[in-house]
Amino acid sequence: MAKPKKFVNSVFENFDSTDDVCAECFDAYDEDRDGVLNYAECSKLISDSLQSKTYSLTEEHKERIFSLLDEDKDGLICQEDFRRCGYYWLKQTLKPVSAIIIIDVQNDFINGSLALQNCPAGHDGVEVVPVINHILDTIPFDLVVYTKDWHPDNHISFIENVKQRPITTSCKIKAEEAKVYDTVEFDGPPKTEQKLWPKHCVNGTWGSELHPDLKIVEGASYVNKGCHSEVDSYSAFWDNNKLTQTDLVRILAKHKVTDVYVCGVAYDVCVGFTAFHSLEHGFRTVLIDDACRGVDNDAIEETKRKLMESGGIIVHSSKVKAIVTGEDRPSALGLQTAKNVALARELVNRGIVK
Ligand code: VGL
Ligand code: ZN
Repeated sequence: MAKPKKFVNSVFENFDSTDDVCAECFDAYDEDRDGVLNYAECSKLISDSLQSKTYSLTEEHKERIFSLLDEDKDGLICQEDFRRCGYYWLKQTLKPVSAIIIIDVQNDFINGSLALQNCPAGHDGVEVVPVINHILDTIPFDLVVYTKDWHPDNHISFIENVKQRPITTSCKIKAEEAKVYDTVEFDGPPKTEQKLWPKHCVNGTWGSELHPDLKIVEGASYVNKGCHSEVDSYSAFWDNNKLTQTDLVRILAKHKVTDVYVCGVAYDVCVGFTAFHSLEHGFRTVLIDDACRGVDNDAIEETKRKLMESGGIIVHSSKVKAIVTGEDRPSALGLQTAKNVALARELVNRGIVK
């Protein structure tokens, strides 16, 4: 039987059980029929799987993916390896489960007390709204999550409250002279560094509501953050001291999410922190560049640089649909998947998870 050109593209449509997918796929790529996939054979499988019009797949990418999947490092993937690791790599690559996290598109950041227009970069936060609405109208995400910055009135980040807590004696800035955007260190305990912002997103106020023009999808999930008075929370996963977690991981896990797309405001603050923590949790992470606005241009550039360095990708919204549907499969995501598979295998081998 003649082998279809890119066999992997149909493998999950044509075969139902994991065993069938593995067996058929393995056979199709085991060209010399010796019962194992060598680098050349596996490299063909990887190339066929990571097709992308936008992102090139280098030999180095393929080598790194191969080596992560080749558990015993003998340069060969046997059927058992393929069932244990290759299958999961293939499944996540071809059939990702995608969530979009829409960060803090709230009145205060758009035309309220912390309007981005008044911040150093002078961005207009409202510009994210039509971009995000178009994304929600046209792209079939498996899950939509809206986050809200949700502070009590006595929150530690408000410049108005700077005299409510003692500042450490070693901190150069004293309460009397502290200005917006300064970073001070409060005594705590625990000692807490805090950038000072104008009072914003006080829970239940107009400023804390999502912008009225933002599309709200039925069945979406919501996550509030920064709810505790003594610690800020830029990330939608963790507070800034990594002491408490929101519900976000649990929600993503419940939906078996593999890929997290982030957008909203502020690029260099809550969007960036959320994207980094998403990577740390092992989600393939995509930041939608034109669906974000930020506070400070240098900090935005730094966020982009670090995120790409850590394995995340940054794309224009026009590229997102093809990635979500699996038509476009960027190499960086394929590599992230291989890392996840290797990590999962290590945790199983060490008896940390079953
Ligand atoms: C944010 C500053 C203070 C954000 C929240 O949502 O990016 N920025 N609190
Ligand atoms: Zn805040």
